[in-house]
Amino acid sequence: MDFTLYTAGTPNGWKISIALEELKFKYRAKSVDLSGDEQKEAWFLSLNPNGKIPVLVDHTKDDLPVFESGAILLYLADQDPQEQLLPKAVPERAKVLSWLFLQMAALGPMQGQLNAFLRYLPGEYKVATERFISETERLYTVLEKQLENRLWLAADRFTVADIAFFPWVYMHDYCGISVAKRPNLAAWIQRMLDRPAVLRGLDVPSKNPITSARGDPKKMEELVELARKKQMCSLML
Ligand SMILES: N[C@@H](CCC(=O)N[C@@H](CS)C(=O)NCC(=O)O)C(=O)O
Repeated sequence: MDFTLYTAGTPNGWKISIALEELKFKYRAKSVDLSGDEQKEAWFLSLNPNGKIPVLVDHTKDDLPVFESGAILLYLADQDPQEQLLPKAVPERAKVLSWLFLQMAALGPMQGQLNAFLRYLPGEYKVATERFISETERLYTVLEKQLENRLWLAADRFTVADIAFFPWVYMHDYCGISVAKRPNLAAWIQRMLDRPAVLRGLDVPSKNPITSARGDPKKMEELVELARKKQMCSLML
């Protein structure tokens, strides 16, 4: 295994560093400067025509570039003969894929838009903001219910579905969402944080900004202000 991960300190990037750390695959992380629009430069577009991180390049397959975090998670999971993150057998595989696709199609885009409207354009688009709040809250309730009497989201073990949801749920407070009344979700977050590979993945490509601001409203506000100044509205999606 020999990979390069083009990434930045955002949830979709952390999904992939967490998976790589969990699988113990050899990789180097290259930081892409989103605020400088490096992801829209020709060299990057040749890897991902959509101009967004993450991109994984597989050097053992003629430098094959893989983009879209869900596709990368599947690619990595399928390279692992032990099937640690994604069982090949039906029905387990179908269950994991269902939750993985729910994250990709719903929670990621909804919470990403919520983040942009609530934190970077506050008070400007009330109806849109309310829509993204209610949809994100609804999805958190779906997760809370799913985690009733179970440890992991999609199977009786940790899978790519947990990895896909975690970085977004991890930054819930940055997006104004609370897990205080969601005990199953809070316990799942702690289970995820108990995994050393998850902690390592969250600190790629550099120390996690949410971790250091957590629990300190002033620091969190400073982080939002910095993101706003850099016009990062579209960056955290
Ligand atoms: N659906 C894509 C979303 C990727 C995405 O939105 N990446 C953001 C950072 S998390 C990005 O690169 N934003 C820069 C831009 O939009 O120019 C995935 O899951 O990989």
